[in-house]
Amino acid sequence: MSRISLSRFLIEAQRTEGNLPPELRLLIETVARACKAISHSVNKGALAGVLGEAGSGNVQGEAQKKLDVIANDILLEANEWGGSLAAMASEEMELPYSIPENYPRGRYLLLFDPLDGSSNIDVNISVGTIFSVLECPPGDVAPSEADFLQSGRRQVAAGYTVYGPQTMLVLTFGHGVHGFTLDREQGSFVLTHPDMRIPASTKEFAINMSNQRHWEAPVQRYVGELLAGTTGPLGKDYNMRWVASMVAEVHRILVRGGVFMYPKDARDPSKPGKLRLMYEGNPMAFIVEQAGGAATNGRMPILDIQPSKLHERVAIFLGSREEVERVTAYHAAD
Ligand code: AHM
Ligand code: MG
Repeated sequence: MSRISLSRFLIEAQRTEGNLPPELRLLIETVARACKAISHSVNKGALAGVLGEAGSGNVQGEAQKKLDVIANDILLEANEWGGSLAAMASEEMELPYSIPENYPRGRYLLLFDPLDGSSNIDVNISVGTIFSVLECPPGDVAPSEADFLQSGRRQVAAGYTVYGPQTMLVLTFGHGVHGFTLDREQGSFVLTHPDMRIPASTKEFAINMSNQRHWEAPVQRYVGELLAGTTGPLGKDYNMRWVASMVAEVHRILVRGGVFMYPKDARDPSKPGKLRLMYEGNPMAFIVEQAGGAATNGRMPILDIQPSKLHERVAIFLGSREEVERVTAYHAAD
């Protein structure tokens, strides 16, 4: 059977489903091209002198790695001239990035975490790029932060690229989730994982256990039951994984099921969670729901949260439906 490239897949989706407008198709192709360039830099590592700290901080007050900055620049440069976008927003930039006036403006807003899991770069463990696409409210000549503050339900596309043993792009535009593997010789993404589905039940969970004493009661109860295994009420033994790259955890869950959690932490009561709603929570929740899984903040579906600021944080419970429903029910019962 002939191989289906990302370009062919998108063109066929545009033709058959009619809901993939040409501008959005072009935008996804451009993001994919940028991810290829990021993959190249990530793979070269020390050979290209790209490892280590950049010597700067981002809006979250976190030290930036050189590759955080490189990946952010690659995404901005690749996307600013294509004509599909009205503006971009990045985890690494305080304010939205307007399309320069000498380029045509389009109708979409692109949000991204250019290099998620960047604490893993220097130790050669998987990292990734996460992106989300919204429509810009009509009539806005100069898009502002307020235009981005739409719930995740309004996303028209989302995806991630994981830079692991293979570089893979995983994508949804509301018609299932499809995975493409980068063929380095051909320089193109090839459909290798059509219609990815998350099994409803699982025996695998992912959480940073070192934070246990800071969790709220429902999370203590739930993880306590997971750890109790066959001796507890769940009646089965669970296995644990923690990569500290959300992209890698979500990818594992899409391939073989599991539940990923980053709950609220009592150390900083002002923060609802560590991860970011617009760059991590929403795109991953869209992908997970499209693959038959669930994603909540413990109390409601992540996709239904109305954001109040661009860099808002969120608690995250996502993956196999049965487990996400259980931990969400424990929050409701609290
Ligand atoms: P980043 O966007 O600054 O890389 O942080 C997000 C990452 C996630 O990929 C991962 O799940 C989490 O932070 C790991 O956090 P911790 O180091 O607390 O385990
Ligand atoms: Mg991140």
